[in-house]
Amino acid sequence: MRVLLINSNRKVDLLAAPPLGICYVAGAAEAAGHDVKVLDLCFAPGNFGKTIKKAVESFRPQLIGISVRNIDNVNMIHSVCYLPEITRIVHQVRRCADVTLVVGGSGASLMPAQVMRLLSPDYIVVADGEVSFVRLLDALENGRSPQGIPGVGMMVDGRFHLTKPELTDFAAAAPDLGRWIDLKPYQKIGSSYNLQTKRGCRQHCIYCTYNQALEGNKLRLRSPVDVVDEIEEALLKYGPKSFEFVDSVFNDPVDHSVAILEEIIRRPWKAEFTAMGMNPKQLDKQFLGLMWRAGFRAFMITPESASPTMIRNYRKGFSPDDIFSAVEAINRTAFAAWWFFMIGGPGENNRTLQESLDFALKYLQKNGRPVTHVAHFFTGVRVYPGTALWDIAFKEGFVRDDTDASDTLWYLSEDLDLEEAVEQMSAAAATCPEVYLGFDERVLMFSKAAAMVFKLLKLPRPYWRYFRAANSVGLSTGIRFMFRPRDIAGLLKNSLRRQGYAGRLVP
Ligand code: B12
Repeated sequence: MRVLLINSNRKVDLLAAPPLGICYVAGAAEAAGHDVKVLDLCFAPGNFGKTIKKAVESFRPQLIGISVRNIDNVNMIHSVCYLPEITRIVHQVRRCADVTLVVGGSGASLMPAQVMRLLSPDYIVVADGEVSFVRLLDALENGRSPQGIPGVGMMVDGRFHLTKPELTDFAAAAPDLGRWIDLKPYQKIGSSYNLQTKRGCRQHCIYCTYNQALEGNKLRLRSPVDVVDEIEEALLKYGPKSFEFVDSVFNDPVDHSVAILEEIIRRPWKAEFTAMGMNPKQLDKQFLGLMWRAGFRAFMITPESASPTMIRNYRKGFSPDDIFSAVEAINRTAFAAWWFFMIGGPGENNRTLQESLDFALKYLQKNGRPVTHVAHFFTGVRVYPGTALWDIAFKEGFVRDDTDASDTLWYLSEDLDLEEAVEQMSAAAATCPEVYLGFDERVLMFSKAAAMVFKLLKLPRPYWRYFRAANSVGLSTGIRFMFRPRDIAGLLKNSLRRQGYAGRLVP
């Protein structure tokens, strides 16, 4: 079958994400004997209709698959929803091709029934795509009903029917990104060659979707040699400036990540690495040393809070001591570390917020050290169906039985005085250039220009490490808060009002 796979993610900034998932699926479908092409709309011109039409006319696909990665930008102050643009892409596709349409990807997996209703594809694939999509193609090609294939959803007698996905192993072959998409624009804007060392997450954070709808809670590990072979092959073929591990948590289980780092060190070449989602647990001098020797110069770390109460309430699975020992070890290195704090979960109050801010002020300021930190404070916790937080949000009136899960829904602790919280965060940002607040995300619109300058100056990646320097300049010139909305507490309240909440925060 001729299969065209379309990446609908058009979020272009210095965090631009090459469509790894679709490349995995493309590889699996090709290995099963199909003729496959990938159309990446990420850097396509605004009027993507022509690009789609051209691809359809030249390839004449018999089936089209569209990936839905992001629903929204998970930012309560500066909220952007991507579904309207994805809907336009689907309409455009329908207009120029009368073929079977399949939708997959993390966004589709998070809320399959709602995405089915909104985009009306013929089928939806939930969680891992490689096996389900190939089985779906096989069924369609041979005239069998796809009903009952694990991970495949469809309308049956007017009702949405989904067969539970089976997340048993990680059998996919290395996806070879450069075989399917043009990596150059991603490289240019500062993004990395992304890869996975495992699937599944065994943490139980109350707000998170990784351990269920997306990857399941059973770890499915790739062999360290296979992972490093993939890096070696990509390095030789495409020479990316850096690689990014996109596992939910790179250093869990720690033995597996140690084996990968040691395997990288054993190889004769040098490459640069970063990872999102480092767990503070076991992030000690020895592990950081291994990371450095392997070529890591930066990583993201996601404690979400430095308050003992909130670490417990979020069920983060590590202790406050783990964060303190991690930061002390990191502060003796020259890494760039981007810390994420999620303000407003169950039990958050202005005192617990101050504990996280104090952590940033005390431990994450440069103070002449070679280490560079960014301390990113988000306000509001995104609520997804199926999480423990959904149940809490339901009890407290943030979501209801008739709430549409495809809306951008939030939880905010009723113990938080929002005006005071905004004051507290602004005060920290006014003295500490490391502190980066939700509204600062707006500066990402300058990513293209900034990336050109960084490239010209041959500055090391990832480019987010310069957030601190930019904030320092902003503070000394008085333009630091130029992009700050006037009434942040009001924006937060409006967002809650929109989702139908009427309680202590919105009287
Ligand atoms: C790593 C990661 C990042 C990294 C990406 C680094 C990089 N270079 O790629 C960083 C930190 C930069 C990042 C940023 C963002 N991220 Co992010 N990120 C992830 C994470 C943890 C893994 C994504 C990944 O690469 N997975 C590996 C691939 C192989 O899996 P996959 O894409 O899901 O593909 C599989 C299936 O979905 C399916 N499939 C995929 N496409 C298709 C298509 C078809 C046709 C079929 C049949 C199947 C199929 O098959 C694939 C293989 O099995 C996910 C959570 C998670 N655990 O999935 C969040 C996640 C995708 N991110 C999310 C978000 C919101 C964002 C940001 C918008 C946040 C922000 N405000 O900046 C940005 C957007 C960046 C961008 N340009 O798109 C959300 C999206 C949900 C939502 N609410 O919209 C997620 C799900 C996390 C969450 N909150 O639950 N992210």
